[in-house]
Amino acid sequence: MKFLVTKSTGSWYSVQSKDGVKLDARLRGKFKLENKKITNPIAVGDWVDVEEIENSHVITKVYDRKNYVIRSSPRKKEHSHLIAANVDQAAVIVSQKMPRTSLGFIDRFFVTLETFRIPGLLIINKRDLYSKEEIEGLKEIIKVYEKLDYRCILISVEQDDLDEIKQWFEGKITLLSGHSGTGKSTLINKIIPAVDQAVGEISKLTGKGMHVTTFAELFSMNGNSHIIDTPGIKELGLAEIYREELSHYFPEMRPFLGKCKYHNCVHVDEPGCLIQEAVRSGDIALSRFKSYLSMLEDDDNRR
Ligand SMILES: Nc1nc2c(ncn2[C@@H]2O[C@H](COP(=O)(O)OP(=O)(O)O)[C@@H](O)[C@H]2O)c(=O)[nH]1
Ligand SMILES: [Mg+2]
Ligand SMILES: [Zn+2]
Repeated sequence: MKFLVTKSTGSWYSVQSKDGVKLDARLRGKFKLENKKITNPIAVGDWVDVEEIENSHVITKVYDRKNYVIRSSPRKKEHSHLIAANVDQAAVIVSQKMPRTSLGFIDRFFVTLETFRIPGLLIINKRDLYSKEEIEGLKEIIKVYEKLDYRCILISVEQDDLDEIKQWFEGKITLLSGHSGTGKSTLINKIIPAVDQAVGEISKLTGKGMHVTTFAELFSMNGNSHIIDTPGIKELGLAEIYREELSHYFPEMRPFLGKCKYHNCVHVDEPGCLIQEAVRSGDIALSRFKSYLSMLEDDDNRR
């Protein structure tokens, strides 16, 4: 029977069928890793076949993936760890305070999603903590991202109703990401009360959330709407992007590509650069361009 993987702890996998049957299954002894650069063969969001063999549940097949999200393995360089598979969209939940999320973090997240061709959603949480001026500033930020076709919402997950977010999530597998303490568990608990995930305290000292859960886990709103929580995952893996390519993953830069004076323009300080021109005229947000430059710089440091 076909099952969806909801949790993976290494040797055991929690799986559930379309009609809600839940099992723990393991992998058959010899299971080939198709891609040798990936350290784990199965991730949350994978569809698998499970058979009963000698009184235990064994995963005998992993179905082809529509896509997957990885991060580089902390231990083995050059290797990647699968975070989730078959992701329809990914939401980043951020806050301005307790803890503060930088625009650079959001941009990195969206660039990574662009490389995986996964639509991005921006949830700015903890509206109840912000002053009028802060809210005006956040609305400007939202304008920047909405113009790029990322859906955005400014909300208090604790105080507001979540109807709009529920609509976004309907019928899809949504990866939920964001710094610890931004409200991922609070959101999931409110949308799926049966889950009752532990909600982390915010450290009074650092204003940062403390980790409660550590494994990526899939929670079901209903038979075909699922949310994947990714606690403790600070950043998705930025696949090797060549510096000449980075601009392709900034949607607002795409219309200008190939039109700068110099064929190999990386849009930093070259003369006759249409992208720098668009930043000056305000067509490209300065904050986005700064993130672009900072990502190029990181790339320089890696080499
Ligand atoms: N003021 C405020 N606090 C919130 C809101 N949503 C979540 N929190 C708090 O933020 C803290 C961290 O939430 P949690 O859901 O554990 O974050 P996670 O680490 O992303 O899973 C908890 O103390 C929540 O009560 C909100 O809308 N407003
Ligand atoms: Mg949490
Ligand atoms: Zn250029």
